[in-house]
Amino acid sequence: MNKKSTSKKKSVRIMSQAGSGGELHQSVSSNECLTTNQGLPIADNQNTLSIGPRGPQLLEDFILREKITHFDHERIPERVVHARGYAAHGYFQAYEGNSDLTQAAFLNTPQTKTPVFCRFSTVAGSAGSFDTARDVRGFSVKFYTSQGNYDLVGNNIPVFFIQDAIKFPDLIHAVKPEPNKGFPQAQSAHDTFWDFVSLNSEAMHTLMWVMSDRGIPRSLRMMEGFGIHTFRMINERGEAKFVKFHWRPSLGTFSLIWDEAVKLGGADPDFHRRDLFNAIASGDFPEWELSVQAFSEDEANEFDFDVLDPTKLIPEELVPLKPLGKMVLNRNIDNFFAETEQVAFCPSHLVPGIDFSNDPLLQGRLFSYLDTQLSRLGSPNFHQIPINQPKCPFANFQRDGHMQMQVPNGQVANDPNSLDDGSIRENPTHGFHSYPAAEAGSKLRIRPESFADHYTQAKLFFTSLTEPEQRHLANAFAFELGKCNEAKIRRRMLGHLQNIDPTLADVVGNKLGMSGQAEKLKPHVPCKETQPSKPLSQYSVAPKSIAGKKIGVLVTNGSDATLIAAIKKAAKAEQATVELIAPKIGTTEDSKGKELHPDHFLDGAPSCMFDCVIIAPESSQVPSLAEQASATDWVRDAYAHLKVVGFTAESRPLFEKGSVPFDNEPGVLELAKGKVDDFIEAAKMHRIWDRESKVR
Ligand code: HDD
Repeated sequence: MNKKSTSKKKSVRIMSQAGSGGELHQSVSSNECLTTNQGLPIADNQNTLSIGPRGPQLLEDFILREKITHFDHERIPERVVHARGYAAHGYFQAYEGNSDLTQAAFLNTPQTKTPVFCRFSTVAGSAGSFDTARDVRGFSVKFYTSQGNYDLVGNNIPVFFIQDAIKFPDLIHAVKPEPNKGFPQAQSAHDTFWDFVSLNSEAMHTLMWVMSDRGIPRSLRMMEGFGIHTFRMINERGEAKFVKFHWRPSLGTFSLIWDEAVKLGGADPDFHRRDLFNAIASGDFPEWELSVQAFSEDEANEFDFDVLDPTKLIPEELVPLKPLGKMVLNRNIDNFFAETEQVAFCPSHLVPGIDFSNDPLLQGRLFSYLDTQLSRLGSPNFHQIPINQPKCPFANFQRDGHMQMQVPNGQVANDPNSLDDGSIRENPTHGFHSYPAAEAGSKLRIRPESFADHYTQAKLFFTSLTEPEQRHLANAFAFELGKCNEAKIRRRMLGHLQNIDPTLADVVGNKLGMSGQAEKLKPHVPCKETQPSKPLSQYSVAPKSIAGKKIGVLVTNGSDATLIAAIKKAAKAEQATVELIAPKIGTTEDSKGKELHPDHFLDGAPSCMFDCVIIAPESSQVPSLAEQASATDWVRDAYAHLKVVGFTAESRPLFEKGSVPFDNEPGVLELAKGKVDDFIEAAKMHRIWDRESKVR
C-alpha cells in the first residue's frame, strides 16, 4: 500500500501538466498550504464568510463557491455498460519475437516491458452495484506500445450474446433495470432480459456460459479473458492470419458457489476489487498469459461455423493456443477517478500488425466506443488525459476543442503545407496500413446463413462441463427463470434448452414445476453432435494448488500458537495467505502469550470470504463461541460451500451446535498438534464436490 505521507507539504497533490511532459501526477512539495484552483493561499477551510458569527453568509465568498461548484461537477456520466470496474497497472512482455505472425512491435521485442493498464468490470450493474453479481466480466487491456496505444477490449467469456451490433442497445436495455420501475439492479434475473434473449436464439451459447460458474468468478485474478472476435495479424511481408485472443491466469480459473456470491454481495460488495488491490499491494502480482489461436482464411473456410460470428468459439482441439507473452499487474492505481474512471478503451485503437475482420459485432463496436468517450469524458481531447495518453510521441494537426491541455506551437495547423519545412508528415513505411482484403457484394441487410446454427456450440459447452458444473448451470437457469413473472417467457426458454439438451431442459423444467411445458421451437439448424472440449470446463483443467487463495483461521484469545505458526508457514510456501478472524478485533494473545492481531471481526467476516478455513479457538472460549450465531454460521457455511475445513479437537462443540458432520467426513480434517500438511493437500482440491448432494 502507498505509505501515507505525514508531511503536510506532501499531502497535497496537483494534476499533471499533461502537455508539459505527461507525468501522471506530482507532489506539491513547495506548497505550504491549501490554495484555490487559482493558487490563492487559503486561510480558513472550515468556515464560510459571514457577517458576524451567526450570519448571514455572503455570496461574495468566492472560495466557498469555487469549492462547492467543483464538487457539484465531480461526477461524469457512468459508462452505459461496464460501469462498475476496477483496474491496475502492469506490463506485458513477449516471450520471443513473433515476426512470422505480426509486425506489432510489442509482440516482437521480448526485451521490452510494455506498460499496460487493465480494467475489469461487470456489465449490467451501475458503478455502485456489487462485485459478485452473476454477469459477464469485462477484461480490457490498454498496451502503451512504442507504436501507439493498443486496446484489447474483451470479456471473461469467449462468445457474445448477439451477432450484430445493431442489437446491442436492445440487449442492454433488456438487462438493465426495467425502465418503469428502475430495478432490479445488477441482475439478469428479470422478465425483460429473458424475454429478449429467448426471442434471440443466437444468445443461447453465451447464456450457457453466463449461467455456468464463469458468471461468478472467485477472483479477478482467477479469470480468463478473451478478445472474442476474430482479428487479423499481419507480418512484415504483408501476410495475414486470423487470430482469436486468449488470456489465461497463472493461478488457474476458479469460481464462487452461487450461495457464496449472494452472501458476499452483502458481506463485502467490493470482494473482487479488494482481492485484487490487496494482492498487488502485498507483492503477489497476478499474471496472465496472452495466447492466440492463429489460422488461415482457408482453414477458416473448413470449419463448420463462421469465424466472423462472435457467438462461436474455436475449440482448442481444432486450433491450439500459441502463447505470445505474459501480463503482470504490479501497481495499484493512485486515484480511482483519474485512472479507472477516465480510462477510455476503444477497440479501434490499433497498432501496425493487428487489424479487424468483418465480424459485424466488431464493426459496430468500432463506432460505439469513440462515440461514448465523447459523451462520457466530454471532449475529443480525452486522449490527453494522463491515463489515456500514449507513452510514445504523438502529434498531428487536430486542434482546439474542450479542455485542450496542450499548447501547440507555430503558424501551421494543416497538412500538406509548405510554410513549415520541419513539420510532421505521414510515413508510408512505418504507418498503419489496413489489410487490403478484397471485398465485393451487394448492399444488403441480411444475416449470413453460416451464422444460423444457434444450438450446437451451446451443447458443446454443456457436454464439456463436469457434472457439478452442469448442475450449477441448471440451478442458475432455474433461479433466473424463477424470477421471471411471465410463464410464456419461461416456456420459451425451456424450448431453447430442449433444443440444446433435453436432459437439461427436464432438470430446469422440473425445478420450476413446469415439466413438459417447454414451447416447441423449430431450430433453423438443429443441434449437431460434437466431441466435448476439455478446456471449456474449469474444473477439468483446474490446477491442484492454493496459490493466490485465502485461508481463514477462526481464533480466540489463547489459540494454539504452534498451529497458527504452522499454517502461516505452510501457506507462505504455497503462495497462499492466512487471515485471522476473532470474536473481538482488538489485539489478543496466543497460547504462548504472544500478541495476536486479528484481521477480521467475526461478525463482519463470514466464512464465504475465504477459500478454506481452520477452526482453532482455545477450549475455554468454545462454549461462549457456540452460543454465537456468527460462529456456528461460519462453520455451517464453510461446510455447505464445500470448503476444506480443518479443526482442532476442542472446537467439536461448534460443529455439533451447527449440525455439521465432522467424523469421517471428506474434506473435514481434525488437525493433530501443529500438523497442517493434510489440510493443505486437501485444500488444493479447491472444493469437495461430492459433498454437494448432501448439502443442497
Ligand atoms: Fe462493449 C464498454 C467489452 C460489445 C459498446 N465493452 C465495454 C467494456 C468492455 C466491453 C470490457 C468496458 C471498457 C472499460 O473498462 O472501460 N463489448 C465488450 C465485448 C463485446 C462488446 C467483449 C463483444 C464482443 N460493446 C459491444 C457492442 C457495443 C458496445 C456491440 C455497441 C455497439 N461497450 C460499448 C460502449 C462502452 C463499452 C457503450 C461503454 C463504456 C465504454 O464503452 O467505454 O461503447
